[in-house]
Amino acid sequence: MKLYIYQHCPFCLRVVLLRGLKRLDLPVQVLLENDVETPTRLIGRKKVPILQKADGSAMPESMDIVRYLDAQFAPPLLTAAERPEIDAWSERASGLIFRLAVPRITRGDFAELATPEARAAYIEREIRAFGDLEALLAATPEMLAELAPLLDELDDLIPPPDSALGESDIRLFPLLALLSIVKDARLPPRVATWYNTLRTRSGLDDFSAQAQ
Ligand SMILES: N[C@@H](CCC(=O)N[C@@H](CS)C(=O)NCC(=O)O)C(=O)O
Repeated sequence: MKLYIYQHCPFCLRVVLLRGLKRLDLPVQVLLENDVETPTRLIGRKKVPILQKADGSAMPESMDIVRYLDAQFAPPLLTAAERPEIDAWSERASGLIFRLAVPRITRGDFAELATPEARAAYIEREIRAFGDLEALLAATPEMLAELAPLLDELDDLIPPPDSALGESDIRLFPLLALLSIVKDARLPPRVATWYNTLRTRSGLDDFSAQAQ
């Protein structure tokens, strides 16, 4: 089996998190952002993550891959019930977190942006999605002010760090990992403890070393 990802991709981070938490011996290949051929050959479109299974078939969609890997490699890890309040928070906060993280990712050190052509392709894709990236960067203080009360709400919702994990946790973690590239973003105490516990347990590097 092999997992194809972009390092910055929050959907890929869901699978990378599960892989780390379960200590799966699953090779990872980072595709270049301008590599259209590989994902299209595997799943008919340019989207990651993709899991290439042992029989050669390819599976798209992060949560399908997460469920497949969790079922395939016993014991199952994601045993907690869904947490609708956490999922609702993730839905509500994700747009703002993407707008904070994306302009920084375009300047960042990521394997999928290793060539000028790959970085140009990524910047073009994100301008199509988010418009003027410089304007987004300039709006950082306002966006952080909007995020602070949301994070405080999350602090009241977050489960204890030693609780059983479920799919809601797998969806939440990558959003907080994306925030690690935003220099002035601060997690409130319980969220920080939850995040750092999962980060340590999974052995994942986040983007704090290149926070801007
Ligand atoms: N619903 C998909 C979303 C995956 C997705 O949007 N991946 C983005 C990277 S974050 C992608 O591959 N985009 C490539 C493109 O649009 O060119 C999942 O959960 O796996």
